[in-house]
Amino acid sequence: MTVQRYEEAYDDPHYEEKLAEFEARIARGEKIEPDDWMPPEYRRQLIRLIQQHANSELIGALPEGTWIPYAPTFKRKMALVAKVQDEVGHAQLLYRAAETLGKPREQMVEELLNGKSKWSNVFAYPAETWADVAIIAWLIDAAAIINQTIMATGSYAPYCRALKRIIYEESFHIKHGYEMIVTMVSGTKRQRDMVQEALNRWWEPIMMFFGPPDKLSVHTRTLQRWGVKPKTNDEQRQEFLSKYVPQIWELGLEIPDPNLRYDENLGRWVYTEPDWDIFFRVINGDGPMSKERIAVRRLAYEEGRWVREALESLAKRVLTQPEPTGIVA
Ligand code: BYC
Repeated sequence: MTVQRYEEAYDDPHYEEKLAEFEARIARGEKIEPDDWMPPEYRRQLIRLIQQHANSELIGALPEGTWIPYAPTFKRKMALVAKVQDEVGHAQLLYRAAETLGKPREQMVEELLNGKSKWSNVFAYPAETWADVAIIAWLIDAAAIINQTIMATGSYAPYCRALKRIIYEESFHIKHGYEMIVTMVSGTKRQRDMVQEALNRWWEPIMMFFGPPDKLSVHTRTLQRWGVKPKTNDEQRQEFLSKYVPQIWELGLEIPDPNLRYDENLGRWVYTEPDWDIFFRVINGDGPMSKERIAVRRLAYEEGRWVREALESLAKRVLTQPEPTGIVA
């Protein structure tokens, strides 16, 4: 199965009929499996989206991973190591889900390293203090879980299955992050200030996590038409605000947006629009840590080359060995 073969679907004289049947299946709430017929654009969109998500998990392991040697206690270190391993595992699950659509993993890795495919804006910022590690584990994982719980009800079965598993682990990460935040805000003034200062720096990137406002979103309409993205970027952002702003306030922390409030008349949160020019620069490779993150990934990729080559040659040997014909005494 290759992507190319499916691109030919446009020449199919029965394309319109097949599209109607495909859309009827989605309207009935059925999930699409890899071998089912699908429009080439559905396949292309899913590959783009899942690949971007997988890249984000892989690059997302780096800001927290950097802090493993500096964790303040042995228990914190163990929990952080486990979380970072989970994030890399999520990347594996997601690259596997994208592979079911016919794109080889090698190509996806290459596109991550040469900047052709994107990864989440939030990981293009530095984790400056231990409080950043706590904010990432609490609020970035919280944003991720809001997004993933919505996407897990989407139409492509392998992506939904991967997300379901990821959500279990992210739910634990949130608890780990929240517990670190509570410890710090109920500690010394210096610890509390560190959390506030980290929140000040991360707030805008977190608001941007859900993507540009609906009026600037390029793909939402197509993804919604085919049931991949059940809620828009702004709807996802609103859900995040409803769930987490009260918790942040309850801890006595200030959110660095003087306009943030729930408007009863409008029935939604009102906030200062993040600077979307900055967002687009960051996701196009010009964030404070964009180049460094990719350089670290490239180093890891090169250092792991011998492992891949050894496994490939082993696989070749196993596959080319003749079947045993009988038992040799
Ligand atoms: N960052 O038309 P739009 C984690 C791009 S890791 C970067 O609205 P769409 C964790 C978008 O790709 C999990 N790029 O797009 C790990 C598009 O560009 P292209 C992270 C973004 O797809 C370690 C353009 O902007 N989660 O949780 O309809 C430690 C126009 O946007 C972003 C995911 O990756 C962004 N924030 O919807 C801790 C979620 N937003 O492709 C935690 C998976 C938009 O045309 N992704 N862009 O070049 C999605 O659900 C969707 O892609 C979005 C955007 C909701 C983000």
